[in-house]
Amino acid sequence: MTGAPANIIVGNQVGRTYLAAMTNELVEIMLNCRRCAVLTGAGISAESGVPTFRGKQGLWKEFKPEELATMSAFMANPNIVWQWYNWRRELMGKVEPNPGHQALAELEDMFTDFTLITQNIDGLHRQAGSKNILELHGNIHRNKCAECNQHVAAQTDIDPDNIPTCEQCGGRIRPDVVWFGEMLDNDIISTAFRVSEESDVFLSIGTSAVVHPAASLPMMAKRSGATLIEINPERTPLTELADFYVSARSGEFLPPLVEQLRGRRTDPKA
Ligand code: BV8
Ligand code: ZN
Repeated sequence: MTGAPANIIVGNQVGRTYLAAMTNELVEIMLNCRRCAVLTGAGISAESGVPTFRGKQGLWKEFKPEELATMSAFMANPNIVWQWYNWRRELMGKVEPNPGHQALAELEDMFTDFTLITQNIDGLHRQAGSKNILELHGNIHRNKCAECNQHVAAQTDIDPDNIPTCEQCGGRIRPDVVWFGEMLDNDIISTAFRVSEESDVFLSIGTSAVVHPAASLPMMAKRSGATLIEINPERTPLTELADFYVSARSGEFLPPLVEQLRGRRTDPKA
């Protein structure tokens, strides 16, 4: 098959038996690399009960992105947009990090140079203990002014019928997330580009790899010589590019991987 990933690991077993299926090569690479970058998408939070965007039960199923996650939607229907975010905020307030989030937090401690780049706005990576996080698309638990971008304290529930306004300029308060057609924070995306290009190993986990510029990060890493590992039960546009494609849920694959590295991984001598 043209362009098939070098190694396909099928994660249809869990726990120890699963590790046997994992090529030692991947583990060896993880043991000996220096700079690790990880990109996560909605899939890593799926096992916490957060609906993904484009999956079968996806968020977009009931709604259309252009109707909700855009500035024009907010200007036209701020009430509906806030209803949607309040519903998501309430849902995300009730869920916990899952073993996939926790494994990434432990993996970070095994590296001097580790960056977690997430498209997710649910805050679950920080809750799981990850520290060096780049939130590409913002954070649903933060608010800002739609006019002057002034951050305001996140009120847990915004009344969609009485949306608060900014004390500085009177603009409406909106969720501090990046909508379609909006630029990402320049410092955040420039850092994400840099760490992706500098990485020795790049893990793309739980993303359909269709939203840009996030989707370009794994390709930049691969082009710069990194080993690209994709973890996703479904194939994506990235799969053919990956050196390892792990067809498994992140909560199923990451804990045994980290267990395999625990106590054995050290940064290679400079
Ligand atoms: C921008 C925040 C500059 C809000 C979101 C270049 C090429 C093509 C298009 C564009 C381009 N440049 C710009 C665009 C337009 C657009 C875009 O990419 N559109 C796509 C849809 C074609 N991009 C933008 O507008 C970006 N801005 O580029 O600014 C600019 C400005 C103007 C004009 C030009 C350029 C801004 C994008 C940010 C949008 N905001 N979210 C909110 O959440 O409400 S995007 C949204 O999608 C989320 O952030 C989400 O994280 C993200 C990506 O989705 P995924 O995370 O991948 O989730 P998905 O459901 O798709 O997939 C889940 C995967 O998990 C699946 O593959 C599934 O199999 C897997 N999975 C399921 N369970 C598990 C699992 N994996 C592992 N374990 C499991 N258990
Ligand atoms: Zn303002």
